[in-house]
Amino acid sequence: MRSVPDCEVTVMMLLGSIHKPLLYLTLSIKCTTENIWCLGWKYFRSSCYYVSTETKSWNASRNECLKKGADLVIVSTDEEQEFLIELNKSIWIGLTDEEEEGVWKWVDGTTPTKRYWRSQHPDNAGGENCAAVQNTGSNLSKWNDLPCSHKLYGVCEKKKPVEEQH
Ligand SMILES: [Ca+2]
Ligand SMILES: [Ca+2]
Repeated sequence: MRSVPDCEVTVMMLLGSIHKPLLYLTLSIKCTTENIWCLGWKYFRSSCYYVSTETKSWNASRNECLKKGADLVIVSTDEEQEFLIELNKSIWIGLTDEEEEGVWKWVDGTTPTKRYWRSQHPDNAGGENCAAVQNTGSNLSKWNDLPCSHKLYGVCEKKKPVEEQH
């Protein structure tokens, strides 16, 4: 896993003499246009991820992602699910059945092809319409439906932009 995009960081420092103190500090970060869109986020398999620093409700977490030009994470592969588990936090993912009870949809309107529910979930216990990855148990099945007002960390996902046509 690469946690940072390919950027070249150069720091140059030049100190002058005691009689003539000089300090030049040059910091340059060169990124190719291929990876600058991911700068400061975690890069993993053509997507970029941001883990919130504060716990928030599902809606507030989603809004934070939208403001950043992203959305709550959509889990489409085992590797991505594993990546989220490795964050070792209880996190909101972009999955909800708020619109119709029992009909789970990703934030982009699609139906999950892969599902990683913990056994006996989703159980809608007391009205639970938002999905989280909760790091308990030993396998990939770590989704739990929770009340959307619960405060958890949010993980935003940004897809690699499609190459511009020339
Ligand atoms: Ca529900
Ligand atoms: Ca549940």
